[in-house]
Amino acid sequence: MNSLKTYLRVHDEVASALRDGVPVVALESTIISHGMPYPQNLECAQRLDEIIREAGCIPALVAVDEGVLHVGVDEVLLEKLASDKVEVSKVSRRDMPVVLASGGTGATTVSGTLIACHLAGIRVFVTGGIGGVHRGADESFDISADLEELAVSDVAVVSAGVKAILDLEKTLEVLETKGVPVVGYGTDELPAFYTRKSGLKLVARADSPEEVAEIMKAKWSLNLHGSILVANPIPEEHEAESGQINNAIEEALSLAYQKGMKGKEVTPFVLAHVAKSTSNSSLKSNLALVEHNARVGAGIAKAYGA
Ligand code: PSU
Ligand code: MN
Repeated sequence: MNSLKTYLRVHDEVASALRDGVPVVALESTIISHGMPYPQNLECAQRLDEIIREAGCIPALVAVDEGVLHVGVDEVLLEKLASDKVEVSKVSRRDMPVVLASGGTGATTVSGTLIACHLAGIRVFVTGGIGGVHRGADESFDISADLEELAVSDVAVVSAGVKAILDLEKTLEVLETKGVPVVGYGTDELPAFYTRKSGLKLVARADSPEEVAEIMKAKWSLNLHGSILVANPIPEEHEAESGQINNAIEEALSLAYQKGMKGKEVTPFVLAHVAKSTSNSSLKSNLALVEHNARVGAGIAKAYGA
């Protein structure tokens, strides 16, 4: 009989950390496979691993390989996920059973990674930016499955806010409906990924890892299931020039529309186009903000304890 054990493999190092109360920080693989080019994506994954270890935590990159959901990956699997020569699918909740059943390999999105965190009992997860309500969603109905998963998984998710390829205001509205607190980390407003500000006020703020940990404890002690979104602004010195980024986003969105892009292709297409048209500058910002999120995430994992 197939059971959870057939499909889930929590790597030894991660399993023992969870058992011994060593803080664990989960990482998603879609940013590696679909969000950045090779070899910068591989270097980024290695850097995140180092940052989390140096902070005294154990990293757990989540991905699907040969029909198994891995929590923690070895070097061979990491190379495969980062390679631009291997077909790696993008796995959200909808895709998970299909990829597992077919023995496929895939990179997990925020939603796919949250499922793994929930199954393994990991409370902190670091990413770049979450998916949300797309601009024009009133017509397209394109709303990321990330929001549904954030509503139910007990995990603190550290992101650099929400990228302006999305409708930030509508995304915040849905997060409110779903009961997901968005906590500005050292800020009163929602960061917009490449830039520190969006002009949208948040109702919660934390200035230390301990303050975030207190919110986590309060939420889950009351069985208020679901995530806490920690919105950590990109460090000032790595901020992108907002005019250039916004032009690139506008252009990418209209190109996606003209090409009739649908479903899970939309976000990777728009991300790749923005990266291409801003050349290396957006990629550099992207790398810097994820590293910063890893530092903050490790701090929160330690403050929360096991
Ligand atoms: N936003 C970003 N960078 C990313 C993603 C979103 O700024 O890499 C990725 C994440 O993996 C996220 C996914 O979970 O895209 C959302 O895809 P969709 O919009 O198809 O739900
Ligand atoms: Mn979508």
